[in-house]
Amino acid sequence: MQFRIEHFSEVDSTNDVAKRLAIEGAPEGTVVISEIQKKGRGRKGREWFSPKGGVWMSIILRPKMSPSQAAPLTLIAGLAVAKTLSELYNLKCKLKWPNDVLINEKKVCGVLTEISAGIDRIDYIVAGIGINANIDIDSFPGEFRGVATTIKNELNKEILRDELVEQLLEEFEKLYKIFQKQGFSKLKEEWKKSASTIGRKVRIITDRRTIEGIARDLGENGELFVETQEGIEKIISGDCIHL
Ligand code: BTX
Repeated sequence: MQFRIEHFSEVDSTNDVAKRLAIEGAPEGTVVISEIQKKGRGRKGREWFSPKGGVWMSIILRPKMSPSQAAPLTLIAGLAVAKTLSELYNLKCKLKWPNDVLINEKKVCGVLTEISAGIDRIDYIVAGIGINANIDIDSFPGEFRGVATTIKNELNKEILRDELVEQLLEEFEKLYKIFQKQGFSKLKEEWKKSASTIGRKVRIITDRRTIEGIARDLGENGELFVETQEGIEKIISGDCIHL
């Protein structure tokens, strides 16, 4: 994949810029990076704190697969971040289903994947990745401080963000190629090895209901299998709270 980086000093959300570029025809591999996001988004309209010093980026993808097969891309982006932070800084990250990368149970990165598709064809996917890189933990608003960490906070020093982006794109591309050629099954095992969710007691909140149980496994499309008192439930999307 040929990456082409579009660099901005300030945008509302890199996902929104990437979506606009995708609609205008930007090819796969276009990457939008901004120093600051004024309206960085998490899932379900939640706020993502995005000050200067972080890595706020969105990758445009146009995989030739059906929309229902693309769900693991969120997990794959998280896995790529975890591998990169381990390779570059020896940071031990854990993956929380579906979209967080944690260090000691605190979020160092979140992934927001958005898709535009017809019934059986993907038009584009925007994989938004937010990494708390060179940010002081004290600068986080009070309500987020307890759930977040930053690379600077973990290493007690600042890192080279260009090097992080370069290595992350390389890592992501490797995993993306495997996913396109062989599907998710091999990567699923790798994700599970770094997972903090599997084997844990969890509460899952979906649009329709809340369930509690033990997270047992991942499905072929990145779904979470949760063992509840009623039996095994397959969760396609939702918020996951580790209990
Ligand atoms: P999420 O909905 O799983 O998590 C959002 C929650 O995470 C917030 O409600 C808050 O509790 C907490 N939070 C907010 N900001 C931070 C932060 N900087 N670090 C740690 N925790 C935080 C996660 O959604 C998906 C985030 C994706 C962000 C990227 S950045 C590039 C791209 N553009 C964009 O607008 N979003 C994505």
